Amino acid sequence: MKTPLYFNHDGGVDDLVSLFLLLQMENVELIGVSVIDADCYVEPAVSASRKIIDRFGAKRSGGRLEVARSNSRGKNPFPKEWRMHAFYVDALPILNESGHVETPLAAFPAHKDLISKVSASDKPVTLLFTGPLTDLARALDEAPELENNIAKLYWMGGTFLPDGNVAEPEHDGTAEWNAFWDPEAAARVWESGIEIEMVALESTNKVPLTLDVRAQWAHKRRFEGIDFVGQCYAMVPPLVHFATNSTYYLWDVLTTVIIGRPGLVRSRSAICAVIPDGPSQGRTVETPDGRPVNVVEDVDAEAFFAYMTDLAAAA
Ligand code: AGV
Ligand code: CA
Repeated sequence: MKTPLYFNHDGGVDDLVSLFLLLQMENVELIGVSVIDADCYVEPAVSASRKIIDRFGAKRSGGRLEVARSNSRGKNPFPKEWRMHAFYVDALPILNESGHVETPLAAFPAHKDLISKVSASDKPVTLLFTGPLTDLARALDEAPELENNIAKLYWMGGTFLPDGNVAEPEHDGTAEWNAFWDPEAAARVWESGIEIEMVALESTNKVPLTLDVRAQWAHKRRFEGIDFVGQCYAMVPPLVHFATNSTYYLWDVLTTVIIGRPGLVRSRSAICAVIPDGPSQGRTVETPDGRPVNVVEDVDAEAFFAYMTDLAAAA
């Protein structure tokens, strides 16, 4: 039995690799994809998504897949250097060999596409969000009954660690970026009754991009899918001597593959809330006034890298 899944991402290298991997997962039926203008420029990110589906989505069944573009705007913009990555992926020769794009652009903006695809599903839909939660918050505002047809939300975001990954003036550094980009949207989703699987920095900090994993992909580049992953991760800085603000982790890829392999991670329940404004905006905090979420806080890193590399090899 396949799980119907809707994927909203924000066009980073690991968002786009996540799309590629989702298309290889046998227990997933992807029913929709949308892209938000957060950690990317949305035009190349939509284009790269359509090309990835063209090139690597042949195994996917269940009707025609489209890509919707978001018109949502956030509160705290991502650094431009990070947003540029979508242009590089979109330009990769392996995605441009055919010279044309078949996967269509959806008729509606992302939040409306989400409403229409989730409402049309005869089974409750699993949501995967690897960027800010803005489109989901807007969808819930427009169609609160949507909640009844959502099985669960997997979200890359948040942390209870003292150090988040936001290093911006006017912020105290406690937030994770996807929560910080639109803290009010995260708080809105927290108000819903949707079951949340929060893939926090606690676990993603354990899966940095390293020279070792790059070398393993290089060694197996005869597999087209692994070559694609290697090319994508050539665009972003690995962890070498110590972590910096730009060090890359496999944040979204971890969030994606646990849908197929929950045994790779350990999680616990936490009662928590999202701080919507002020110097800690976007911070997730444990408080008795909050609501329960499942926090993914540990991962078998070696098994994770082996599994995602195997998935890529089978493309
Ligand atoms: O906070 C992690 C989220 C993930 O969804 N993104 C990147 C992943 O797609 C924002 C981000 C934090 N640090 C970054 C990020 C960095 N050093 N480079 C690019 N994006
Ligand atoms: Ca992302």
